[in-house]
Amino acid sequence: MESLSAGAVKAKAKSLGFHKLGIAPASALDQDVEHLRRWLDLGYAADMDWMHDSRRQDIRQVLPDVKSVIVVAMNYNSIQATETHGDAKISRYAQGRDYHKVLGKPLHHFARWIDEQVPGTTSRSYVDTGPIQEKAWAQAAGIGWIGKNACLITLEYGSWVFLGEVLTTLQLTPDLPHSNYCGTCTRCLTACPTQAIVKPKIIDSRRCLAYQTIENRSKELPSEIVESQNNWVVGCDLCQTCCPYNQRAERQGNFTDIIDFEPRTPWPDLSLEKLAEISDEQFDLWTRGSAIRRVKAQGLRRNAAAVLKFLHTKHSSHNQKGAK
Ligand code: B12
Ligand code: SF4
Ligand code: SF4
Repeated sequence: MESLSAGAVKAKAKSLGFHKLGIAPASALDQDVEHLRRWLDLGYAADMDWMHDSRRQDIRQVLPDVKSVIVVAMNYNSIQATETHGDAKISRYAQGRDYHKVLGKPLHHFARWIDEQVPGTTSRSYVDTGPIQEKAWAQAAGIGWIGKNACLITLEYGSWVFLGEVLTTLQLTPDLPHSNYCGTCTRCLTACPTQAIVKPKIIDSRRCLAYQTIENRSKELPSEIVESQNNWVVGCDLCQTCCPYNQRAERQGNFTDIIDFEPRTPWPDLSLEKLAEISDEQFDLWTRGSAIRRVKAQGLRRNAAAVLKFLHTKHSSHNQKGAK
């Protein structure tokens, strides 16, 4: 029996700084697990073994007796965001304070608040910190839709939103799932430099610059990736900057009001040369509280060195051709 209104839950989320909130019934994805299984079977998760955790396919394994999934979204697009830092490109999600920290604390507080309002309730919060299909839940909760670029897009902020959830044993009145507004647009499919969007909504991580620059732990990046790296050293935003919904959000001035998401110094004026030689100590100092920490010092050096080596080889072969 619901003893806390969906309206009260939404008002509380707003007071905690979240820009959007939606509620899905815990059964919402029961028919949807096949897509994730197929994605895993096709090898699209690359070596992200944690994606195979069986709980990801059944929310009740995460919280038995869960009745509702509350999804929140926070706009992170700063008016000061710029992809280029010196000649190195860092994607927008990584430019401010680590989103796990920014969303994590208020979301934890939110879950505790729900449990206090309705004694006997159990609620747990996650920000990419558990085996939860966050985008699929966000779509089911009416926050936005999963676009052809495989990102969750909101009408107000485009896809520049981070997602978080509270799983609760409390029954709440759910919202309707969001409709898809991609229509006939295919801009992101064309914009992806590595054809990582193998079909609308489906990413082959092995081909994705975001996976390769952030998650891949091997010593060298694959050569076909380096050819298309185009100075990206942390993530990639190309399938998002081309999206008309992101462009519209910017035209409408829908930038974040969260100070923590403003780009941090010293990132604005870094060069590939500096990054290719960044020491472990310097990396540690510069990435405190930043999501870039996940890349690790060795990964950042590898990513920057790969671009430099590629540019150098291209330049030399161009010069050789010119001399003939
Ligand atoms: C693994 C992962 C990645 C992987 C794989 C990306 C991917 N799209 O799956 C890699 C490392 C490549 C990656 C990259 C990025 N990531 Co990431 N990532 C995740 C993570 C941990 C899991 C995503 C997942 O479950 N993928 C598996 C696929 C199968 O699931 P899915 O895409 O949701 O697909 C569902 C539907 O599309 C549907 N479906 C699939 N196929 C089909 C076909 C049909 C016909 C139908 C009807 C339905 C359907 O079913 C699927 C399952 O329900 C989430 C956090 C989380 N816990 O959810 C963050 C998350 C998705 N990432 C995030 C971010 C910010 C990024 C980057 C933008 C970072 C960057 N700038 O470099 C890029 C974006 C790349 C892209 N275009 O997707 C944010 C996205 C926010 C948003 N607005 O969407 C998340 C939600 C983290 C967060 N808490 O905010 N990421
Ligand atoms: S993040 Fe970059 S490489 Fe990955 S799908 Fe988007 S455009 Fe392609
Ligand atoms: S670029 Fe077009 S097709 Fe791609 S996600 Fe945006 S609206 Fe959808």
